[in-house]
Amino acid sequence: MEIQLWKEILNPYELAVNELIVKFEHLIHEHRESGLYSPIEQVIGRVKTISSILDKAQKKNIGINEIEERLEDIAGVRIICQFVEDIQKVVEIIHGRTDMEIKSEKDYITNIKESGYRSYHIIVSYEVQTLKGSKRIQVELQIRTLAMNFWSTIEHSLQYKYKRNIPEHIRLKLSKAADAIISLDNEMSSVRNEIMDAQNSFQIQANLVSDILSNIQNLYHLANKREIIKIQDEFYRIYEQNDMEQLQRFHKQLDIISERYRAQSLQ
Ligand code: 0O2
Repeated sequence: MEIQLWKEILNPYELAVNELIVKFEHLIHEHRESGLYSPIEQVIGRVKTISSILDKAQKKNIGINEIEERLEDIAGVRIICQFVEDIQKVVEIIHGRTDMEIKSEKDYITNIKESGYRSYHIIVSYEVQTLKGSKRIQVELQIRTLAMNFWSTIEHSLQYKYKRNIPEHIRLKLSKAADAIISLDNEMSSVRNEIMDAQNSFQIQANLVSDILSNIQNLYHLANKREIIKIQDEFYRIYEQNDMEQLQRFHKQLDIISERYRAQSLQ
């Protein structure tokens, strides 16, 4: 097939990957902005390279004209979570969406692959709009923890290096490492609540400070400079004390002051 034709074929796959990354990243943003813990930590994606598509098609005996239908992972989006428990939350979020239709699911978390590979795969059908009209694209969503991702990235590179024939002694080490990853994920799960609490308070404080600062900034148009400097100094004093309750009280007081100034400016 001509290279130009490949580019045309892969173009909508790139669009699908880019759109899905934006959508899943927006979910992270929405959670954090509302002071909620985000089950998604990070999102990455890629379109398979032409050589990798051809390799896989050859391995699976797929004809060139069947590639788009039968190769389900030309477009791939990886959703990385902090904890194993988050994976199910993400799966539920995907089940609830109307902009992607689930075609199939593989749970390699419960059914660990012989290699030691763990991940939750969902193949979705996703519609993109291009110059030539709309097109349905198959996308493979891989949902896994940071630790699972670490292991599979290393194992994938070794598979590539040894052309899928990893020597036995390395395979053994990878198998041990896979067990260690399971223990690590379990250990992390046992302190999940503490970690989530810590991250949530950090996020809530960050949102609060950002609100306070934009409130003070708005006051520059309404209040006199002396009062603003007084408010600012008070904010720095409270901020240094690292006391969340005091910061929340200050935020409320500032809201009242800002409201008073806004009302005055309308008179
Ligand atoms: P790449 O380079 O990541 O795109 P199968 O016929 O079952 O072997 P299939 O039908 O593609 O493979 O489905 P499967 O098993 O769900 O694998 C899809 C993708 O999952 C793979 O794509 C890998 O990305 C990942 N994966 C599956 N098994 C393993 C594994 O043992 N180790 C690692 N590191 N990744 C795995 P590709 O095309 O193989 O690779």
